[in-house]
Amino acid sequence: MEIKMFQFQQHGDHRGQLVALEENNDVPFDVKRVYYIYDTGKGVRRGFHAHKCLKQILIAIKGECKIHLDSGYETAEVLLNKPYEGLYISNDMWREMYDFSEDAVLLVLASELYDEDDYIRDYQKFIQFVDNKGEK
Ligand code: T46
Repeated sequence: MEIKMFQFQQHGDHRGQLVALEENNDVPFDVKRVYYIYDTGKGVRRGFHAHKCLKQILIAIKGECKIHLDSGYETAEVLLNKPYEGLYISNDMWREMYDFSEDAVLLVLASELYDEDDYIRDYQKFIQFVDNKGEK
């Protein structure tokens, strides 16, 4: 499976680091929404869904967590632990997030506003969705 990781430019000097993200420049879509996940309990696993349309970039701006990706025919595990690294997740990818460190803050840049109807939360429906797109 091809993993799309973005290495963002760090503007560092003697004061520390700064990363700036511009839509359609550093991020390959219009950013319509930003959310972040923090205070995740030990052993918690989140996600368990894919999307019909939504594209996202996940950045562990503090601490670390792992992402399980499933395209319907291949799986991969990605460790996010750098605040200047972003994982691109296309809509048609089943995702689960786990192994959050206590201090983890996972920032997400999203291409669409929140829409519960965009979620595919049933794994068999996800497989059907991928099949229907001829990607399997
Ligand atoms: C995804 C992964 C990486 C909102 O009200 N607005 C929002 O923009 C979001 C993202 C969530 N919510 C509400 C809906 C639920 O009541 O926040 C609650 C937790 O959301 P959810 O259970 O969907 O969270 P995760 O961590 O399972 O999934 C989230 C995103 O929803 C999802 O799109 O790809 O992070």
